[in-house]
Amino acid sequence: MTPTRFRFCSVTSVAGFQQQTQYPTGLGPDSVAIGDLNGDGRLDLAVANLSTNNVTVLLNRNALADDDFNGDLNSDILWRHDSGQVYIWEMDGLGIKAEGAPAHAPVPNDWHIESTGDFNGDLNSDILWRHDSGQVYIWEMNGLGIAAEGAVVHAAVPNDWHVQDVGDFNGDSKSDILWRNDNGQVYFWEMDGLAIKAEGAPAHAPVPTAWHIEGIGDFDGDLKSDILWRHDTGQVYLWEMDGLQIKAECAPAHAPVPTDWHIQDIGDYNGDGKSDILWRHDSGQVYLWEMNGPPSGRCITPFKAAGPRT
Ligand SMILES: [Ca+2]
Ligand SMILES: [Ca+2]
Ligand SMILES: [Ca+2]
Ligand SMILES: [Ca+2]
Repeated sequence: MTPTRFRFCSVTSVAGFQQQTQYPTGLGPDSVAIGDLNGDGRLDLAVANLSTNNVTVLLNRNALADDDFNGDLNSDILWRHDSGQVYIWEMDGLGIKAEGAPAHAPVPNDWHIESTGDFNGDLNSDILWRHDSGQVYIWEMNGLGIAAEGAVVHAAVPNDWHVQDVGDFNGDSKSDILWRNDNGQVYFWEMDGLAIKAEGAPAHAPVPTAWHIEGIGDFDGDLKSDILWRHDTGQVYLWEMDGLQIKAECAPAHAPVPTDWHIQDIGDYNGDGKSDILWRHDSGQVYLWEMNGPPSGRCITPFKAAGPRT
């Protein structure tokens, strides 16, 4: 199959500046590149060392691959054709191990792929669909095949609600759905396969829309996804989640980050089990915040008034 008429439609999260973190490189580090260097679907860093004529590689050690439909820890690629047809490449590094369309008719184009996540906890990524009517639908995947599918047992969700992201907010190894309303309100669906196990808004006022959810990661290493916010002014803010509740919230101990710096990725670059924040400047400069949630002191509360609580 030639995928030239397909659109790449896999959804990946894009997911506080602490004091500068030094990473050992060779002599005379001259330039930095970002890319998936080991084929695990996660962005890594490579530093070219001018003096020693070698390259230092910092691997992103997030535990689970994104878009892994066959559970082999290698990220796969999800395609969709203009006709609505879905197609999957099961990847193995740079190679395609297997490819094919699920045994399913083309999906009408009023259905959109919103995200992927493992909603039933079988380690295979599943596909989250949404209809123009607001209806939500899930394909539980097993490699190239659909193991189960169905509408989530819930009325159609009004279109002023948007699927913001997918993460495991309650730590049961099943992906949950993070919603946001045009008015700023945040809402969670804790999923169990095709069913909603629990749902609700955190005990928090709607967050003003000048605050944007940049992505999710586990910044404190409790295996529950947390939410990374950024304000139009550049201020960064964290919600550390425990199911439907915010167990802690704070701004990292850092001034607002100028808006010519963009959050490029969220991933565990130092392998300590806590997600870190990879920044990139308009100039191309790359910068890393190695995160450490409370109580270790990197994320402090005096900036709370600047945060999204209203
Ligand atoms: Ca895979
Ligand atoms: Ca699954
Ligand atoms: Ca969950
Ligand atoms: Ca966490």
